[in-house]
Amino acid sequence: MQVVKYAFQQHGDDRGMLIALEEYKDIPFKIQRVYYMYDTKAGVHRGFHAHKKLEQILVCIHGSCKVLLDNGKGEKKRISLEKPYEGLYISNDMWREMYDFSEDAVLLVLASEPYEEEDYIRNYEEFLDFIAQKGEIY
Ligand code: T46
Repeated sequence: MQVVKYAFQQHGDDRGMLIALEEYKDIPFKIQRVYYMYDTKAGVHRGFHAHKKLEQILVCIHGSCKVLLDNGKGEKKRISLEKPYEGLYISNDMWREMYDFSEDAVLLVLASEPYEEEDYIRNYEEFLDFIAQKGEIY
C-alpha cells in the first residue's frame, strides 16, 4: 500500500516561511473546499469513514497528529503529520482515522469536492463491500 506524502515548496527568507498551494500544480486536483480542525480534545479519534469519490490533502499546519489509513484489503499504515510543509494525500477509497492530536494541532484539509454527506461511507462493513465490488469491476 503506497502512501503519498507531498513536501511543498517552502519560500523562506529572513522574515520567516511561506507556502503557496495551487490546484493542479502543488495539489493534484481542483480544490473545491478547505476546512480545518483545531482545539481537538486529548485522546480524541476523528474520521472513521471513507469516501466514494472525495480526494483530499491533509496538512498539519501547526502542532502534530497521526492518521491511520486502511485500504480495506488488509493493509494499514500509520502516518505522522508534524511539519507544516508536508501534505498527506488520501484517495476516496481509503478508510481514515485521525488521532494523537497535540493540544496546539491545526489540521488543514484541501478537498476535491464540496461537502456531501452521501459521499461518506461510515460503516466499516459497507466500506469492505465497496472495496470488494471495485476489485470485481476493475
Ligand atoms: C475527512 C476527515 C479527514 C460540514 O458541515 N462541512 C464540511 O465540509 C465538513 C468536513 C464537516 N462538516 C460538519 C459535519 C459534522 O457535523 O462538521 C461536523 C464534523 O464533521 P466530521 O464528523 O465529518 O469530521 P471528521 O473529522 O470525522 O472528518 C473530516 C471530514 O468530514 C472527512 O471528509 O476525510 O475530516
